Amino acid sequence: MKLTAINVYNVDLPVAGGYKMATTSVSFLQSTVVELVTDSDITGFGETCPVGPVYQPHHMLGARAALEEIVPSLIGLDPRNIGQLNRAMDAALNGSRYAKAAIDIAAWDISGKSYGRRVCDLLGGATGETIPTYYSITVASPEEMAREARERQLEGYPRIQLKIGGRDVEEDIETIHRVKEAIKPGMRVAADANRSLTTRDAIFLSQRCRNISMVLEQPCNSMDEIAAIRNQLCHPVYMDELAEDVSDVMRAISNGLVDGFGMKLTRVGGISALRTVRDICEARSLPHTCDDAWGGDIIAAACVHVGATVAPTRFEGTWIAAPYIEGNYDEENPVLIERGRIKVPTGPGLGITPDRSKLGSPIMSFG
Ligand code: 0XW
Ligand code: MG
Repeated sequence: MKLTAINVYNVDLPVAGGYKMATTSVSFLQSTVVELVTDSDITGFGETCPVGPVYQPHHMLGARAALEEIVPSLIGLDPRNIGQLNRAMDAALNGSRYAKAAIDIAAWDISGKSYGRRVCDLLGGATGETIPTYYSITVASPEEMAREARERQLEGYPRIQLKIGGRDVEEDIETIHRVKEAIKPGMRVAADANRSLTTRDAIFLSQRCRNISMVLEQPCNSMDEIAAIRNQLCHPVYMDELAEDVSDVMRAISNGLVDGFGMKLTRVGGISALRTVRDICEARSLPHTCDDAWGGDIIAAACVHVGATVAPTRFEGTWIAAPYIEGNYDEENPVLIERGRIKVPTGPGLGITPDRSKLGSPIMSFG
């Protein structure tokens, strides 16, 4: 099998209700969908969709420029040789893993379809028919965040992530206490500052919430800041944005900076890289999520497939953007949340086929 053409599509993804984090808020995103066409009747789809230009050092136009640089050198390769495909991408362009991730995801989709297996089966096998997700509560008043936490618990979510930061730390401390009062035991909680806290405020917050069982996610902006305050914090620390690749994951672990990760699929380079992170975390008994910063059904399906292969005792769930997106790329096989869980797609490959009418005409074509 050989790659004969690669098409790139734009998909508008308005963010229903907006999404507010400490350092940025987004209301309209444009996703980049990649189609790998082969000399057989099999095609594969991948996707990358930064949640705006501030969350990580990624942006929509950057992903498209990187794909333009990379893609011509892939024509003629067998997409099922995913390791070789990734090396060819690295030989064509240094970095921009979030763009390469779209190609990697599509290559896994093709491999699954070619071998007649789901991506999760190729990755080691799914732990069940559904996997847990978590609900991310965006920055709002302490009362509103507490009310929403309670509602999401009643809906069946096993975990919530509270977005904190970007305001007076006293309001975040009050929010965490009010949420704790509003929920019944059993709900796991992460407080995610998205890099925004000073080391001073991270210490205040953690020490004043010391009796509340929760994880502190991505409190500060650098590994050095986290290292400086780690032994003054009263909570386990999860790393998200700063774990940019497999090497960062190993550095964070070997320097004793983390107790787990909020792990993102496209940031580390796609399904192949996320599988490596999964295995490193398994070797060191570290919990983690398997999600992405944003994206439609292709990214959601890819995250669910990897998430389905993580040992349940260490799995923190797969967050997907579905609650903020109207409609699905594949209305027959949508990736949906029901009572805090997501069904693992059943078809070969990623198990979803985007409706062409949602993709429109390609914005770039190669081959
Ligand atoms: C909750 N998320 C997975 C979605 C947003 O992009 C932020 C992200 C996170 O954990 O930081
Ligand atoms: Mg996070």
